[in-house]
Amino acid sequence: MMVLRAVCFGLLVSEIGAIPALQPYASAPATAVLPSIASTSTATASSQLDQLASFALIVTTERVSNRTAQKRDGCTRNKLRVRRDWRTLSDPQRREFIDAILCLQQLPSQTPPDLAPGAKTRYDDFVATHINQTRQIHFTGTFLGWHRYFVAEFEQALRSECGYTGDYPYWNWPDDTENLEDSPIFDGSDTSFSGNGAPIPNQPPEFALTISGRPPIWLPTGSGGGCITDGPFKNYTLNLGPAGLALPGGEQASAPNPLDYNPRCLKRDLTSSILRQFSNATAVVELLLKNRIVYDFQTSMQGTPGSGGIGVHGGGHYSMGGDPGRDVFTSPGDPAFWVHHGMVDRVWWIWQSLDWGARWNAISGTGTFLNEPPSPNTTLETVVDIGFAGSGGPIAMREIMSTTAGRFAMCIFDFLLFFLSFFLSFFSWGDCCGLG
Ligand SMILES: [Cu+2]
Repeated sequence: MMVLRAVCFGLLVSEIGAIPALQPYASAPATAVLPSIASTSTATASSQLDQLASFALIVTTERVSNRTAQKRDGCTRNKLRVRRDWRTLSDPQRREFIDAILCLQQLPSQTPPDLAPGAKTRYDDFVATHINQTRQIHFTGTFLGWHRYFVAEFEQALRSECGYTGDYPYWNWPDDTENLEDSPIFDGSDTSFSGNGAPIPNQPPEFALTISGRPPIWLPTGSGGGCITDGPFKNYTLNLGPAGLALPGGEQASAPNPLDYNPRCLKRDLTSSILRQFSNATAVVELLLKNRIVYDFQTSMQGTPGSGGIGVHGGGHYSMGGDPGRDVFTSPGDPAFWVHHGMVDRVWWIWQSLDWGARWNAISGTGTFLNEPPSPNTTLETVVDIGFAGSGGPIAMREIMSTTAGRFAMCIFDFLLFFLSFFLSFFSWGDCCGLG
C-alpha cells in the first residue's frame, strides 16, 4: 500500500507542477496535500482534477484494503469494478458498450402498458422512469443517490441482459470544451454515440430555461439542431416525451402525456460554448473545492437558482442540445446521457472522498423539486426506486451513498492514467461485489 501511495503521489507531483495553494484534508492519508483553489488556467485545473480523482482512488483503495471495512462492506480489492474515461477505451471496447445499449433498445419493455403506453423497449423503461420521477429526483435530497442507483442499474442491465463485460465509461467534460464535434463521444464515428444533428438554417440563436417562475436563463443554440445522420444510433427511435423540451426561440414543447407513444428521431445541437462555460475544468474543480456541505455541492452542480448558471450537470446536458438533450424529463433518451451521468457520479465520488468520514452519508434537501411544494427532508432512510427500469427494487438512500458499501457495494474505481492502471494490474480484477 505504501508503495502504491508513493507511486500515486509521485505521478501527481510530476503532473501538476505548481498548484496555487495547498491544504490538508482531515480524513485523508497523512501525506496528502491538495489544491484549495481552482486554477483559472485550463491546463492546471485539468491537472488539479486528475489530482483530486487520484486522491479519491487512494482513499477508496485504502478503505477496501482495511480489514474492518472489508468485513463490513463485503467489498474487497480483488472484486473491484472499474469506471473509465471514454477516451481511454479502445475502439472494440467502445463498440462493446455501444452494442450493449443497442441491444437494450431491441429488447421488449417491462413497463406495464397502462403505466407507460409509449415504452416499447427495455431502454425505454429507463426513459419512462426518469420522466415519471423527474420532479422527485432533481433539486431534491435524492438527486445524487438516485442517479447513482439509476446508472448502476443501467450498467447491470447491460451486463445481465445484453452480455456487456467491459468497464462502465464516463465522459470527462473538460476534454471536450473546445470542439464537441471532434469528441470521441460525438464525432459520428462507429465508436461514438452518433454525431451532431443535421444543421437547421436560421435557427433562433438562443433557447430559454425556466425554473419555477424564476427569470429565464437564455443559452445559445448550437451547430446542428436536426436529426442525427450518422453513427450507431442513426436508426434509433426516441419513443417517449417530450415533457418540457426547451425549443430554440424560447418556447417549450410538452406532449399531453409524455409517456404516450411518440416515435421520432434523436436530435442534437452540439453547443461547445455551453460545455466550455459551465463544465470546464476550473468549474469542476471549483465545484469540488468550494462546497463543503452537500446542499451547496448538489445545488451548485445543478445550477443554483437565481445565479444564472446551470452547473456542470446542466452544462453536459444542454451542450448536447436537441431532443431530448434540452428536456430534463426525457434526457435519458439520448444515449450519451449514460456517460454524462457516469461523470456526475464520478464528481460526487471525488467530493465524498475528499472527506469520506464526514461526507459519505451527507444528505440534504427534500423530496420535491426545490421543495415546491414543501415536503419532508430526505434522510438516509428515505426509500427511492427506479420503477421498472432496474431489477433492484426500492432501496433506502443509506444503501446507495457509498461506492464500496451498502447493498450495492459497487466498488467504483477510477483509473485516470494508463500507467497507474498498469501498475495496479497485479490485482485480479473481477466482477465487483455484485448488484443485488
Ligand atoms: Cu436526471
